[in-house]
Amino acid sequence: MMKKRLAAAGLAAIMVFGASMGAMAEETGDLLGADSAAVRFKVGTTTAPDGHYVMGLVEMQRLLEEYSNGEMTLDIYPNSELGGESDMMDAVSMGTQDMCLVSTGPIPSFSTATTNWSVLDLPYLFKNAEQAYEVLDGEVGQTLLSEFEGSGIYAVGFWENGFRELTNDTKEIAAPADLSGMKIRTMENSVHMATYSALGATPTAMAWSEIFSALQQGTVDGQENPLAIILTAKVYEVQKYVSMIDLFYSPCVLMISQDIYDGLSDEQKAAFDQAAEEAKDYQRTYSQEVALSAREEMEAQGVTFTDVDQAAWTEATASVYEDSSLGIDADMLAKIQAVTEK
Ligand code: EAX
Repeated sequence: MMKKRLAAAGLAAIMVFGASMGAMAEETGDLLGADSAAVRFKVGTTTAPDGHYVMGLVEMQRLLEEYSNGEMTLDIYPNSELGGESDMMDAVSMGTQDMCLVSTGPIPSFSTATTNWSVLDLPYLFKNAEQAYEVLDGEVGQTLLSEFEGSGIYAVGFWENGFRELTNDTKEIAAPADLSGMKIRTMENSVHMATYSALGATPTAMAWSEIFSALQQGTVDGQENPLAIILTAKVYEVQKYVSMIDLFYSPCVLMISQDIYDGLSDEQKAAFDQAAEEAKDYQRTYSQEVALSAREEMEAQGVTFTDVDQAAWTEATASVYEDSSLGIDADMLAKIQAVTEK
């Protein structure tokens, strides 16, 4: 009897997810730029059509059309339609895809030149988004972006994913010990995996597009993502517990194929850069607003939120900072801490 009920619940969840995927696909047409624009960039994200990445890209689309007098636009493809984040980075670097907006999760393993990015993956690195903006828009962020030079990707700038929270469908998780033995999906990122191991969980790395089948098949018990994604990707329909751990601050990066960018006139580059910069500010503000309202929205849907003692989580993950196998760049970490500890 119990088994049957569980199976039925699983099926209902698959149907809910299937239905929302269908609705999302139908909306995708709205995300194409003005028909009349002659220069079009195809940009992919893994997030939902109403997600915070897409909202930022829609603003950039509007600004790009405006600043280029209608000559340039973005065609936006959400929901991993163009592939997972690692796949999209590969495609952009080879010039078979124009642009992507991806989290920093898969960047350290993108190439030997980008391994220093792992410093951004440390747990409890930033206390708030303002500190992150200061670091990412400052010297450290610019150094990291420049590591893409020669890779085929022009990494334009840092937008926002947000502080990552933990979801599961079994129980309230308040202390690290509650996580013991649970299988948690992480991004394809060794620092994140090491952090979940330090917490006593069993991390499983996978691309975002695989998460729903992994949850359904029980390959994982939980996952972690900012509230903006838990809400708009409808994770909360299948995971009823959210723990506010703020474990990692997750930025995302706007990328364009270097060849495509280099092929633009100076005027076109200026319009592109200005649209990207202003859309970044818009997107960060939007992201913060969603982070503030998402909890209430999900609570109204019956999701249980747990506020945790983050000091205990910070302590339980401190060993990751000492793990020399992770290749954390000490100079960069010191520069970041100069900002976060001032
Ligand atoms: O970039 O993979 C993830 O969990 C990311 O947060 C998501 O794809 C948005």
